[in-house]
Amino acid sequence: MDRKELSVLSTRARILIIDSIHRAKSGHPGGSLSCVDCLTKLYFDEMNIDPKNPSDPDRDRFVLSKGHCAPALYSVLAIRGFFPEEDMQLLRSIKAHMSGHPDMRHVPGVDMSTGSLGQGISTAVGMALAARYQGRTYRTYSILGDGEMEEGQVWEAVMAAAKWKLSNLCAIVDINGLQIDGKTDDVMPTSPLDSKFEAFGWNVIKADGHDFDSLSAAFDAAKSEKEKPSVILMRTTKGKGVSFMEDNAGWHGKAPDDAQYETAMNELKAQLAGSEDA
Ligand SMILES: Cc1ncc(C[n+]2csc(CCOP(=O)(O)OP(=O)(O)O)c2C)c(N)n1
Ligand SMILES: [Mg+2]
Repeated sequence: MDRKELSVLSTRARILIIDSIHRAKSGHPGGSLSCVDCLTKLYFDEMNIDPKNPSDPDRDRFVLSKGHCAPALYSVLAIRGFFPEEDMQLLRSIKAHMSGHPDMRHVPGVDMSTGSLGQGISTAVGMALAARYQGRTYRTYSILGDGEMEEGQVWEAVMAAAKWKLSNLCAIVDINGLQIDGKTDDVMPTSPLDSKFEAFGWNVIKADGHDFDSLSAAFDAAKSEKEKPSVILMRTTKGKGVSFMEDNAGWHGKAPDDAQYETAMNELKAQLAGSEDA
């Protein structure tokens, strides 16, 4: 799929993210907008999945370790055809199944329930190990946040993946530089992530998380690694696509009011028209 088609799809997903969070009056727009290009690339161009057969034992697996960004995952799953786009209107409704964090029991296409930072990557390691034991060729992908890298459990998982040489595992760190209440470098610096992962025995790849060609090259590099687990250190902008949300920690976990919603939707619709004409 070319970058223009992917860009149309990810802008449609951004519209669903903002619309559903505004309707719910709560949720996490910033980190959803930073990882949605990567999710679009994964679900439309990279992973072996079939929306008509979401529990195929040979499908590639995905774990959103930074589970608060469920609106991004749900939007991409809906556009990919796992469930109707209208279901996005039920995000965080107490009467419905679309919880604010990914729910594998109720939302088709979700492989793992997540939300407690640090746990998702551990389950992804388990899935990759299970493939090895079962003789299956599926790959496992997992997106983590840069703030999430402060969780000790992440590094236990990273250590275990290297022990078992899980080259069928690809972790992606969404490096948007911000966490819940400020800059990751101020709250608890995690850099240098490249040499830390290398020291833990991983294959380290770098990418621009808003450039589909860069993401393509990164996923290809991960697939060609046959000895070690791979990590893509993905540079992104938190809030990408909505001018007033970009690079602003205040939009980590807050819904836009009606006027802000209007502005955001106008910007995204203009981007959609631009990428459709391009
Ligand atoms: C174990 C745990 N502690 C705290 C939280 C609350 N929390 C939700 S998101 C977040 C910040 C995450 O920052 P980051 O990983 O950088 O995510 P992103 O910037 O991509 O939104 C925190 C502390 C949580 N979900 N789980
Ligand atoms: Mg972050």
